[in-house]
Amino acid sequence: MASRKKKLKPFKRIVKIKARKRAEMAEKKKEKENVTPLVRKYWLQRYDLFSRYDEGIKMDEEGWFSVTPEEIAARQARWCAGAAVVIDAFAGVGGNAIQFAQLCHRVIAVDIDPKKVALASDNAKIYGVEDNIDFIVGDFFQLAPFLKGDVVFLAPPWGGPSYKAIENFTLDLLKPKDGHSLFQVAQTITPNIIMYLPRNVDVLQASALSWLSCPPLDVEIEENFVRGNSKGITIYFGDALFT
Ligand code: MGP
Ligand code: SAH
Repeated sequence: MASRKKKLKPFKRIVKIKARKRAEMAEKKKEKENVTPLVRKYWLQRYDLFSRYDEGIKMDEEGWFSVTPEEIAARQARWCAGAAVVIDAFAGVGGNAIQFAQLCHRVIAVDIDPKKVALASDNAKIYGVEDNIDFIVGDFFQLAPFLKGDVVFLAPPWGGPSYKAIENFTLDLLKPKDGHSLFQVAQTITPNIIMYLPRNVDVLQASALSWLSCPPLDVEIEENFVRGNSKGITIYFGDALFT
């Protein structure tokens, strides 16, 4: 038995060295891509987030857990295909802005974090849509009075990945301001508003935002899935039809 083990040793060692090298290389790749333990599970879903991920998509930690998966962002963009100007009020690393830019004429992408805007701009180049997007670093609430657009898209922070521990996610939990105030600000720009909200959101409360308008806005609610897993809820307000 002992002699059999000895015979296999050199081969085993080569296999072990190769496996260790592969593991080291994978670790280095993850480090380069800001894959902290918190974002590891999102990194595993990277091609659902950006199908062109391997062409040089860049993310930061918040970007990893907040970006709208590409298939969902594309669906949200189809609702307002042909619009002249879409305002992405919380643009992050560009998941939504890139998809709007593929189907609409212009996108105004706002984010308060200059690092996000730089990442979104680089990511838009990978999809070849950077010329259709105006990037603005700023606070949407302060910029809103100066913005004009046909559609406002709202995917604000939900308070981090721990949002899902809440049973009934009410609009006051959205950041940096509650959903009611956010919707009212968006309404000063256009009645065509899309909100991307947590899957545990209080849907009745969120859809009742339509009553802030007189007559009430049309409302469409959809649950968004990727590979059969629920990711979020999109509520479309207004009757955007541009094509
Ligand atoms: P998740 O629930 O954290 O991930 O986010 P997952 O893989 O569905 O988790 P699991 O624990 O159920 O396996 C799901 C999706 O919600 C993400 O892909 C983002 O699109 C979106 N999302 C998550 N967060 C924390 C935010 C956020 O703060 N803001 C916005 N706009 N979207 C978010
Ligand atoms: N839909 C985006 C993700 C949005 S995450 C995507 O697909 O990539 C929410 C973003 O809101 C974060 O990037 C955060 O920096 C930004 N944000 C937070 N407060 C803001 C404010 N007051 N004005 C504009 N952006 C803000």
